[in-house]
Amino acid sequence: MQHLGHTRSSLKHDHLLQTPDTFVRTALNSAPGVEFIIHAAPQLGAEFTQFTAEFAPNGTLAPAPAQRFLYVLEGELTLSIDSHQHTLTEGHFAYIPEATPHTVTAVTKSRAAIIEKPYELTSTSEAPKLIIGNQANVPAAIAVPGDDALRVQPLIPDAPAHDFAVNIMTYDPGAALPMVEIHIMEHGLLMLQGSGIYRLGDHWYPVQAGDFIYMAPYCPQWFGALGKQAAKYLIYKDSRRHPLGE
Ligand code: UGY
Ligand code: MN
Repeated sequence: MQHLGHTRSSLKHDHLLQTPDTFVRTALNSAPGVEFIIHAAPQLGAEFTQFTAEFAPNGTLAPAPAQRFLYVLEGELTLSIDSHQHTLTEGHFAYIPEATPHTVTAVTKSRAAIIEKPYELTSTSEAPKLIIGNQANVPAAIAVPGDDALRVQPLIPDAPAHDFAVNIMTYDPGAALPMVEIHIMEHGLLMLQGSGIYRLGDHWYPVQAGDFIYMAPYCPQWFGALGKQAAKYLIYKDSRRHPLGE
């Protein structure tokens, strides 16, 4: 509920913090039974799109115009691909290479985080393959040597075929990024659990589960987890491509 025009949401030249009180849903003609919150898109300056798709039972996603990554937040979806049907429930994810015919249909009322990006082919990259997984089965690596309070689960392998990464980062209460990062890569970030303080540019924001953040290239960034529960976020990052193209 908004109070007298106040919100934690903030749009600055190098970042967007979008909190659920400011989400506006939109339908797309090609996706009956699905509503979208479009968090990041070229209109914002991003080179990818990220949205939350909210499915009514039997709601169906439009075909992807690009590579598609999907992470189930809630409910049950059926991914049909190559005459196989995959049941995806909370924590399951799929990476679908560009130009791969498939359908995604909701069995029950569901929500999913969806990231789409045009594929950047290089002469040294092999074609990426379909990936289907469950975040519960992805081993967590220690993100910073000597600090097991900050862990990272790579949902897409770091391999030349891929031009983006999606990771889940988990911070025990009190854990923090060891440095302020400033890098060319963009981020789309969805807070899955917990809370903390995000530094974006020269601003420090309280953030919590449900919030979305877009970080433009070179946006100074830092996070520290607060509260009694571990903080967890799903984070997109472009990777492995020369800034000038090949
Ligand atoms: O991979 C990353 O760049 C990550 N450490 N950034 C972040 O969490 N803001
Ligand atoms: Mn980063």
